[in-house]
Parts: sequence; structure tokens; C-alpha cells
Amino acid sequence: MGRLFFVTMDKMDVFFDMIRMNMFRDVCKSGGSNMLNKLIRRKPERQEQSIAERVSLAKKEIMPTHIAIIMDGNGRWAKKRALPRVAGHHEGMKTVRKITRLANDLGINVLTVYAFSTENWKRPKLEVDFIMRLPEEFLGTYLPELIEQNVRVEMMGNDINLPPHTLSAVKRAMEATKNNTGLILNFALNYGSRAEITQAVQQLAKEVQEGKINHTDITEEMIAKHLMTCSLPEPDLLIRTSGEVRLSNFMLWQLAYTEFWFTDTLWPDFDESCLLEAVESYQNRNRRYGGLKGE
Ligand code: V07
Repeated sequence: MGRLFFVTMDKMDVFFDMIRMNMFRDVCKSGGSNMLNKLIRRKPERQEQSIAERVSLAKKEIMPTHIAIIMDGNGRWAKKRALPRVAGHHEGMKTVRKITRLANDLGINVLTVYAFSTENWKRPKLEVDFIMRLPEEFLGTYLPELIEQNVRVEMMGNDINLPPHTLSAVKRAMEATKNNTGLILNFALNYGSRAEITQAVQQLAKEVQEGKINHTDITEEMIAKHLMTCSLPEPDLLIRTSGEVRLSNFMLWQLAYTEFWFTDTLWPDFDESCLLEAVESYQNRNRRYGGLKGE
């Protein structure tokens, strides 16, 4: 049954409020967030977009060339599930595979992952032994798909101290992928940044001593060329998982101008959506700075 309303001018705003309320009720009844989106012209939330949509949007903007990741929180992930720490490392290994695939799809050129630091030797021997088997397992399982995806495997860190079985697995993968032209998957293995810088300084001092160069020839570029990253661009984006907000002796020289993204997510839980969130944040910052970078 219809009702007749007499609306006087001074009640107009109340009348419009009632119309709006009715529209809102219709929206609720139809359960349609689409209708609500249309009414208030809201951009869809990230969580509502599919990974594929977010990938294609991200690809339209400036992509970080090099992403470096400190993969923290594997032990904590295991502890939360009453599992041994090594179960967390194993799950973390699967995340490396997932993130590599997405980074390659996004067109990122270099992905450096901190797999084992020089400080990690202090962990219990059984844990270290397990971790040192992961490169073989990773490559035994995933090398065919890395080759198929045109990924090139690289390593930075100190060869000595690494078990021969670990080193030979990595060297074999580097050899098998050396002509690939897609993503460079750079594993930091037995890596420490201060040791890397020390080694560069020692090499330069030797060159001065031998009369090959003058001490005044030593420039920032020359130091960079003596680091383990000499053939790589500097990282544009550093990601550290698991809520720790420090660099832990990782790429101290190379991160001088890098954007940082810290997240509480534990590495084994870090999925495609998490990487996209970091990339989207990087792209937002880039857009905000406009052409002002470096000024
Ligand atoms: C390791 C899994 C990821 C979380 C961090 C600690 C444990 C993959 C590799 C790897 C290394 C070289 C390579 C192929 C794969 C790896 C270590 C630890 C030592 F050529 N994951 N992962 N290496 N973790």
C-alpha cells in the first residue's frame, strides 16, 4: 500500500535522508557490493582483486629491478605449530619457489634471497646440517622448472666452509642456467656484508701495494666493482619478514638508496599477495616522489 507524503520545504533534507536510507536498505538486501561500489564510486579493496588483476596492474607501472629479501621467521612459524625448527626452514624453501615464480612473472630482473648468513653457523649442528641439504633438495625438485622459466641461478657468499655437497649442487645449477635470460635468482649463502666489504678493501689495498692503482683512484664505483654484487644493479626494494627491523649484516653498501618494506608475516606464510603488497607500496612511493628521486 502506498502512502501519501506532504513534504514542506523545511523538511526537504529529512525527505532526502529517507530516500538515501531506502537505497541503502536495497543495497543491503541485494547484498551487492557492486551496487555499493557504483553508488559511492569506491575503488575495490586489494583483497577483493585477484592476484592476476594485481599482477597486470603492477606491470603497468615502474617495477623494482632488483628485490632483496631477508627471509626471517621460519623457526617461529614451526614453533607456533609445535613442529621442529627445521620444518619451518623446509616450508620456507617452498616459499622461495613461489616468490621466484611471481617475481619472474612480474618482470623483476634480480631476486636476492638471504639463505644463510655467516652468523648462522652458530646454530645447533643438526639444524645447520639440515639447512645445508636444502639447496640440493630445492634444485633436485625445482631446477627443471627454473630452466623452463628461463631463470638464472647465482650465488654470493664465501665458498669455503660450505659442505662440498651443498656447493656442488649450487655450482651445477649455476652452470645449467648460465645462459638463461630471465630472472636472476641470487642466493646469499654463507654471506656477511662486513666480510664482503673487508675483502674488497683488502683487494684494493693489494692493487695499490703492487702499484697497479693509486690510492686516489679508489672511488665509490671502484669499491662497488670489488663487491660480490659487481655485476648486479643495487636493490630497489628490501623486504624483511617476521617483524624484525634491522639489516643483520645484509648488503650494507648496496642498500644505501633502497626502499625498505618490513612485514610481521613469517617467511613461510609470505605468499603472492604479500609480495604484491610490497611491490604496490614501492610503486606508490615512486609515484608520490614523482621525478624527485635522488634530489
Ligand atoms: C634455505 C629456506 C628459505 C628460508 C631461509 C632459510 C632456509 C633455498 C635454498 C637454496 C640455496 C641455493 C640454491 C638453491 C636453493 C636454501 C639454504 C637455506 C642454505 F642454489 N632455500 N634455502 N639454502 N632455507
